[in-house]
Amino acid sequence: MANPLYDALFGRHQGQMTTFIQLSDNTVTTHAAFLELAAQYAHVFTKLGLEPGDRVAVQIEKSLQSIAVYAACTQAGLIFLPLNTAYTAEEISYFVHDSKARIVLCDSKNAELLEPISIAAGAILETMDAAGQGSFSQQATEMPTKFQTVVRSKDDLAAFLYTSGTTGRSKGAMLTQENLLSNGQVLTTEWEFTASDVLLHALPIFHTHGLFVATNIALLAGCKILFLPKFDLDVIIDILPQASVMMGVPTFYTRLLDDPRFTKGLTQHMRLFVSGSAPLLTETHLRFEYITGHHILERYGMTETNMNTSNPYRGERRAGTVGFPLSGVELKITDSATGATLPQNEVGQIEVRGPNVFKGYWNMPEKTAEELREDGFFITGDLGQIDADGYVHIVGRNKDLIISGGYNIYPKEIELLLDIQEGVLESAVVGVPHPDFGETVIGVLVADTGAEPDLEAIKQTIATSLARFKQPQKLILLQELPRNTMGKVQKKALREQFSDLFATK
Ligand code: MCA
Ligand code: AMP
Repeated sequence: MANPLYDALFGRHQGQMTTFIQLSDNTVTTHAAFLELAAQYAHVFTKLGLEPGDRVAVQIEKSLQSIAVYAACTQAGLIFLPLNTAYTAEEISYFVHDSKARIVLCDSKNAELLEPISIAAGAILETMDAAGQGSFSQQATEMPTKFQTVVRSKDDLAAFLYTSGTTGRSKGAMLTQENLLSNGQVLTTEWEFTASDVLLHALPIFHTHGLFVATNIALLAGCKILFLPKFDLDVIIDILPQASVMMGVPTFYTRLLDDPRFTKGLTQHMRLFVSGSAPLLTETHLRFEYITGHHILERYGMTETNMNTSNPYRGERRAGTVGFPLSGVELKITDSATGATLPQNEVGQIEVRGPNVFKGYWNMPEKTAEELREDGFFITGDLGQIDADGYVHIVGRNKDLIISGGYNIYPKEIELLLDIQEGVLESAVVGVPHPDFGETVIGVLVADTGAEPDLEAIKQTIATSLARFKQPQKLILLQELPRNTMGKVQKKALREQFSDLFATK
């Protein structure tokens, strides 16, 4: 094939008058019309001088047009680099410089802020707003609606997704065509997607879940997407009767369960509910079953690996587990000290290998070597065990990570910022239970001798550097941080001490 990812996701729908996307105002776009728009975008990229392998940094609102940018990158052999719309200019600056992006496509409202960053990084700046309008789209209107697809092989890079690290420096995970395609195909098959499905899509599309799981599967199956800009409870309840499948993070499901309109009647016609990105509590799984009769299908993945495991579509979906390794994916539990494979039921680090596993971190060979073994196994940083029936259980994390509403937050990045604030000697950032987001961020500070740090001023200062979802919901001053005999901060003790902070809604 000329371009395996483009051909499988997009090219095969050429000229098809089937519905691809239905927006909340009920306007529909056919596969054919969508591909014409994507072709026009691919022409704009080429006219701007971009060449295959160039990075395209994109921070725009979720829209039909933003998916067309993804399709255009695939067709033109460019590397798609989507960025969370919540990121601050400071965060964007790092990604643009680090990736050496050739172009920054941003919302018109952020253009003024991002222009100096783009200039400094030697990138072109173009705009596209939530309605799909802007300097980029303007140029597209003049372009032909057909584009000669750039030849690519399955090992060529298709996307960079940045994921934070324990050192506080974000790493660009390099994903190949094969990574995305093999995973999309296996999920389409195992979850029995067909062209008659209708996918309710309320996830953001700058992460694996909303983009490579939800969107790619719908494209591979050729089914319709009910495309919502974000999770809005009223809209979801309104539109659910039109859907057959929904994908979400656990917060989606807890919010639905708390609404009296969410009943068995409303969900009876549904074929499948999928959850991932964060642990789905057993209690949520059981409550969902009690109210709707549906067993949520929980799966487990990572930016670096796409999806690794899934509960079965047919067979028992076991609460509190993430099911079995997907077809073609090998998973083992190993001793973190020796790397030796552990027997069933023993807890160790989860390692995975397969066509889903990324190529490495962009420009970070040492980091890549630390996490990706020479034999192809990737050390996920998650701790788990495999039970007697083969179900994988995630029991904890070997990495200092907080997951809030499905977003990953690495404490180190926040601690580095807190440590340099006036009057602060040191800090520890931990995740504590939160009824809506699962976990939320708090920052524990120790003052310099004799200093009285102004917590409000600190909050305001760090807000200019950190996306809102990473900012601590609370800053707490302690005399000292709990440490073990080796002097290491005992984060577990802090998590326990403050576990009730957000106990009730
Ligand atoms: C929004 N806020 C948050 C979060 N989202 N705070 C903490 N954690 C969050 N996740 C803050 C906003 O900054 C704002 O703060 C306030 O909450 C309300 O914002 P709003 O946008 O209205 O929030 P929301 O619409 O209620 O969003 C919550 C959400 C959303 C629906 C849970 O965060 C979401 O869609 N999460 C999904 C994330 C996801 O797709 N993750 C996959 C990545 P203030 O009011 O103070 O200004 S992980 C992945 O891809 C791996 C591979 C995998 O396995 O899937
Ligand atoms: P990310 O780095 O954003 O790709 O997030 C990946 C991390 O999310 C994994 O390493 C897990 O810690 C977590 N994760 C994803 N799915 C699940 C799940 N179903 N249960 C528990 N944790 C999950």
